[in-house]
Amino acid sequence: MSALTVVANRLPVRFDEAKGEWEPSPGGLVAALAPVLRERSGRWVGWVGSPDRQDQPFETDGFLNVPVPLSSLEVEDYYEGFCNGTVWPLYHDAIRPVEMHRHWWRLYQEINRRFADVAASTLRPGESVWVQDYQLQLVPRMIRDRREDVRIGFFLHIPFPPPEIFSRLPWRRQIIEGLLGADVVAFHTRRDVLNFARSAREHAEITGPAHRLSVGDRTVRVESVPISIDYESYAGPAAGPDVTEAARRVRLDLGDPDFVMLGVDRLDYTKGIDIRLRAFETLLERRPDLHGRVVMVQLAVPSREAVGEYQLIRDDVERLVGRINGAYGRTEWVPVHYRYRSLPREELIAHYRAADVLAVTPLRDGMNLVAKEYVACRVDDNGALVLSEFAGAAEQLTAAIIVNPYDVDALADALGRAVDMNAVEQRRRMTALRRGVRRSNVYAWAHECLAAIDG
Ligand code: ADQ
Repeated sequence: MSALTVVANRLPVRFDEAKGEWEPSPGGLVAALAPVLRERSGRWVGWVGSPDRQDQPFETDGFLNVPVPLSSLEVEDYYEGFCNGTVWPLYHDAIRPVEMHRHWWRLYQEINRRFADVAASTLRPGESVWVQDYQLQLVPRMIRDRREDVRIGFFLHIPFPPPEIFSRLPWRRQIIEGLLGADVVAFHTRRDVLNFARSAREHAEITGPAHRLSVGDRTVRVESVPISIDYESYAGPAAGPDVTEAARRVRLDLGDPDFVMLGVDRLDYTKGIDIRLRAFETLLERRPDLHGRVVMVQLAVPSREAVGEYQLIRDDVERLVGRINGAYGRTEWVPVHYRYRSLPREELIAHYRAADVLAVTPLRDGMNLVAKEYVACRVDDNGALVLSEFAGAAEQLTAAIIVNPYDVDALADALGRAVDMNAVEQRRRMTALRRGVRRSNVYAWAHECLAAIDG
């Protein structure tokens, strides 16, 4: 098996300034790739997550971390600017204003070049290199220009937008050419594949069907390979006595309501948290019988707090929580419980087990792992999942209650249906959902992507 290098914006570890040591950044991607990297004398090229540091390559977990340095100013223009002020909103259907600045683009090119240079200089002949996500879309081409002797893959973790939206980007041709530098370009869904192929046809000289694009004398495979979770690492603990007890305590602490609804998201405007809260408010308006009996728990991880739109969505969400609790709350019943922080994993799993209903209602989402984590944790095959039709996960999790997340009334109906769902229907749907997630876990995802890249 050939050697493997992963190139991603972030390394799988971050430097804990207080402790003065490297700490693992947990997550599905790292869990899936660490064993493969160990097996294939692998390397991971990425930024350490703190600006203005100069670190030498170092080993953790049996593979080599190769740091790419970024200054504070570069983080502002490349990461907060072009990545999260231009690409992120554009690729999520432009649901927020897309800011475009030529100096952000200049920095995006410069930093992509730096990642490509670091990667290209360490690659061994015949090696496979796997570039991750929207921060590094120019890297495949840049590596190919320097190294003809390696296999290159790219995976986009966010949606690829329809051509009408993508073509607004002044630098659309360079992005398409950047991606077409790979041998394999992979996305979560078939929709992304088709969107990409249509834009590629518009902005580059290519022929052939969507899954096999001919670029000069090369063929680029374009695949949909939906990411997933490490199923057992959720289902295992969820079935244990500690989590069962913790889940019971969560419900007691909420005032022992009849129904617990849950939302778990990075606090991002793409996740539809504000409309979901308005739908919950509408449900309370329509259903006095639920007063005192249902609570909504919203767990929100702080995210990109330096970006203006993220401050606005936080204000909106917090105002709505206050409005609903002000209008409906009573001394013994708080309708919305809101936490603005990241929870330790065991606590998160306890919340998944405590919740009768999980509402995942993004306005657009590449995949959405929260939906899959909830399903994995429902070890009793009960509970109901309300899922946006605009999450990549909806292509697979068809046994969920699928809903248009923009439609407050439909969303309120869906929450009501979830609360009223009888045990037989819950079991029927949840069994199907769990079977699907168990089978196509994150290891299967990594394996399928790497098999395509290795060729
Ligand atoms: P994200 O947009 O971050 O990922 P998602 O896939 O839902 O979205 O992953 C979020 C992760 O954060 C989950 O693992 C979840 O458990 C965790 N999390 C959320 N709230 C938490 C809290 N309060 N405490 C602790 N943990 C919390 C991007 C794309 C997605 C795509 C993934 C993977 O936007 O569409 O699914 O990458 O490709």
